[in-house]
Amino acid sequence: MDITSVPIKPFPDQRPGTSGLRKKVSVFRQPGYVEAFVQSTFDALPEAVGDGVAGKTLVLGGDGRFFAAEAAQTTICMAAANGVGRLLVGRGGLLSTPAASALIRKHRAFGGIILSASHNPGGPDGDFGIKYNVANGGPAPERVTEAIFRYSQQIAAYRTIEAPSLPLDRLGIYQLARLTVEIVDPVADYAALMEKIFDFDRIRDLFRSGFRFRFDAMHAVTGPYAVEIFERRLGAAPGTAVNAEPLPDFGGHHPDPNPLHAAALVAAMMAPNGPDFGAASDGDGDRNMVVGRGCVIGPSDSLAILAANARLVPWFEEGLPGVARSMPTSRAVDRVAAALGIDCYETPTGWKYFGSLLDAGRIKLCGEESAGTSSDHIREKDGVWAVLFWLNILAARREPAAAILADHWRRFGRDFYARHDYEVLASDRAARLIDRLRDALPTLPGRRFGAFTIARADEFAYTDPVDGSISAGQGIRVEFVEGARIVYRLSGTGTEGATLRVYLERFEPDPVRHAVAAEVALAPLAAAGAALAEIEAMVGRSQPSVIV
Ligand code: VG1
Ligand code: CO
Repeated sequence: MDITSVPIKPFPDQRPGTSGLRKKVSVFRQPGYVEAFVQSTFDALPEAVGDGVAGKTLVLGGDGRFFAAEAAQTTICMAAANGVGRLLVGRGGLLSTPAASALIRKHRAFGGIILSASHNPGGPDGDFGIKYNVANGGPAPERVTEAIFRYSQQIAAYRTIEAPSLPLDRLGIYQLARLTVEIVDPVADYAALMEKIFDFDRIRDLFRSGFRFRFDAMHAVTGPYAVEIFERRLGAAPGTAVNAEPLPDFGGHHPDPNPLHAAALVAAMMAPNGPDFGAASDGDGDRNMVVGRGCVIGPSDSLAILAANARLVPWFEEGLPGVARSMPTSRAVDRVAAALGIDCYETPTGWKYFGSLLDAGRIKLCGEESAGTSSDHIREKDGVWAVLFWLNILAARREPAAAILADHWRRFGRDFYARHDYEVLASDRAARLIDRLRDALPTLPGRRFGAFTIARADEFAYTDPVDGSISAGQGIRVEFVEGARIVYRLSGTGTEGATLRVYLERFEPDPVRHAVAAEVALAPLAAAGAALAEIEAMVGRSQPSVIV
């Protein structure tokens, strides 16, 4: 098999965003586009992480979305041509993002390539994505993604070999030039890891007692994981996992586990004789939504509840050294950390910023408002893990999820929370909105909007306490005297125009008011947020596209 070097011109738009390179499928389908990004990744590694892929082990998988099969074969040929020693590929090209992270760690691989656009919709008109993970199993940190981008802007050729397509849907071992390709079971190692973390006996008892659970895999990657773990290993009733077959277009749905896109699950949970507990995860299986009977549990509250109940889980028997949340995530977990007397770190949006804190042992639990939570067992957020964490708590406490939530608010107070997304905005207008807010920062303290007075305002910049790296321009924070906060930032995962995210939260200590609906409790703050940023005048929208 001859290695060929194919000349190519740089694509100007290959800068990875919050989580890898994400574009429309039509963009990825341009001749040489995948090749240019994969080659740039390989080329950048010697400089970015001190060593190249030659002779190393890499992991390859993804959420099985449209175009993933082609991209996987392309990547395999390029791995062979670039001297990779061993490639572990999930059967069918499938690996949930957390399972890929677990596999990298278990096999001490050099890194991994994940083919996914996560919660973004799939299909020929949908999105595709490629993400590189490093040896700790986590997303490449910013200095690596920036190096990949730099190399992509100077690329002149990519290396590949001519080889027949490998049958990825069967376990097996193949040799391509000096590369050994192993097609592995995508679920087995991950399921074994989960058994080490949680009290499976106790959860089995819960199901034996008649506890009814519904897990909506949204026709994305977690179906096979859910069937194996919840039904086979834990004894949940057959059919507990619904929409469990991964489909390239996710059945035409948007694989984003929120009340809007997982409406069927929420409806089932609100029915009078609904299941006791419900959950869903996203395209690549790193997000989770949890729903009690009659109540959706917000991701920021969920993180706080996991922190407060961590000792019920064997993995956390000795407690938590510290916790972390992304900046826009509500401060509910900070209250738990304060009560436990442990550190709470505030990081920029995106999982790559938790890696160094986890590696250094400063934290064992972290999460984001966008429905991601995880721990030091891997270096990605983990949907099925979060659901098992809840099941472990429910099995130990034997109270309804709704009661655990209400009890949590009684103890710590409630942080009402919502995110307003304004999607598909003209990019220049959205950028101008943020620029104007930045320019206004010095004048904001003391100004009043409705019932709210600004106490302080800044643009979030983060200095990693472990490696000292600095990430600036991570969102505008506005704090109010009345215990409320608004954050404005632009999405780094969208593929069409710009998305403005406005994150709203308000603390309510009085249990008498905890049952109020979040949209009611936050309406005055939402109005203040729209007025402060002059959203309608700046981007021409009077209402958000989505509220989650
Ligand atoms: C969004 C979320 C962020 C998350 C990222 C990747 O990023 O806000 O919290 O880490 O998606 O999630 P942004 O830049 O669009 O706000 V996933 O499940 O799509 O990998
Ligand atoms: Co995801």
